Amino acid sequence: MKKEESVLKTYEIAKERYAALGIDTETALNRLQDIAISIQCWQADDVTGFENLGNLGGGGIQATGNYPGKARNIDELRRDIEQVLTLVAGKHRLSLHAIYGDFGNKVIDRNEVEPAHFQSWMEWAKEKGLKLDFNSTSFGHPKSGDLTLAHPDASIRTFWIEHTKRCRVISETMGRFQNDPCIMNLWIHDGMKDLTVNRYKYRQLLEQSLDDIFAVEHKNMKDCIEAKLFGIALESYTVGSYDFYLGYGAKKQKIVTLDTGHFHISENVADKISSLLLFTPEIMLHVSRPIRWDSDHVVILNDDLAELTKEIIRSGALNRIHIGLDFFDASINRIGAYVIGIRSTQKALLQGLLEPLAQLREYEANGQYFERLALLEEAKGLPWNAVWDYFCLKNNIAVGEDYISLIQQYEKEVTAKRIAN
Ligand code: RNT
Ligand code: ZN
Repeated sequence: MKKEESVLKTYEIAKERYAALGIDTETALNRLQDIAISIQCWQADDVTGFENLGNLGGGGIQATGNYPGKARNIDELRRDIEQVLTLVAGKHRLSLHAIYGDFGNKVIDRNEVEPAHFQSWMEWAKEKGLKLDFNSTSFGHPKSGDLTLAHPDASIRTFWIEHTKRCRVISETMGRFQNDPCIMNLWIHDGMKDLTVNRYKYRQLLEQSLDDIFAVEHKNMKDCIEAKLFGIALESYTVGSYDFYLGYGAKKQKIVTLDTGHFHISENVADKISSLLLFTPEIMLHVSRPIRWDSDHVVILNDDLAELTKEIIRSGALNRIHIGLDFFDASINRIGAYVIGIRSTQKALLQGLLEPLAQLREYEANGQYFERLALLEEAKGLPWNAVWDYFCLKNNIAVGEDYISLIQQYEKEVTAKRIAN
């Protein structure tokens, strides 16, 4: 039997199996089709960017590995993203960082970035049917030591405030251009390697900087603030902790970004969705995979991800939740990393969409907790993968592991020929 035939056959059986539980697989597939994932541009080049300032790295994050073939310039990065898009179904978004501007050979400092530097991105994205999201970049710069927006030196603070304000204007321009709000994420690494006796002071400075940054209202962009547990070499104190941004977000009605790698390993990020939905306007997610720390491993279909996507679907507030990815693994084929991460996130979403929720909720309402647990367990083994394969087939993209050889081919023809710089 040809693969296509067997996928179709298996899907028909799965469809019936789900129908018996009151689930319409076609509805689930249509909903999945419409969920855009914001793909992080920075997996393609290990968070280097295209500034001509000499990226200093640092800033609490670190890509590890030196697998050959990283994108060295804008054209290569775009080509890689185009390749990724041939291997995933659905219409997605691309999340850019300020350091990925089209600066040509010019030296443009962070307090000089403007929409013009992203014009070619906007046009390219439009051509590819992608919407853009944006991020200000605090790290990898001579003025970003341990502190940026929370720096006690007003001149350094002002520099970063200016950068971030400009990033909001760039986001606004993108949003207007694409006729869809650009989601702008603000993450700064500010913290201390060792004990500080000024926890309050830096947080107060950060609050003031944020108030200044957000003073101007924009209509075509949305602000997100991303917390973190700790950064590399900044282990003792993080100015923008979760309490800080949760408080700020609830008070000022800003979107809080939940990066799944930014919490204590035993903390359940899925559990946070419902609380944020109650007190903040929307939610931004940075789906990542921490291993022992915020290691930004490639996202895989594990229990954490499945719980997260189930909570998203169960919340009934998909329209208020933006799903972005945030991982950067430089130790394996980078295109492969993207494809695994995107497809795994979609698989997890599909599992959530196929959950027999009505029945589970009925059990719960009746106090039938054995029945609830039993069905939750059984649901794990329902033939969701047959629905997934059908989703890929229907979208004319590689089914199952078929994408492996396509990535190998792209590696042979394109990425392997790139010489490190
Ligand atoms: C860092 C944050 C942040 C970055 C990207 C590159 O810990 O997760 O989101 O990963 O902005
Ligand atoms: Zn993140």
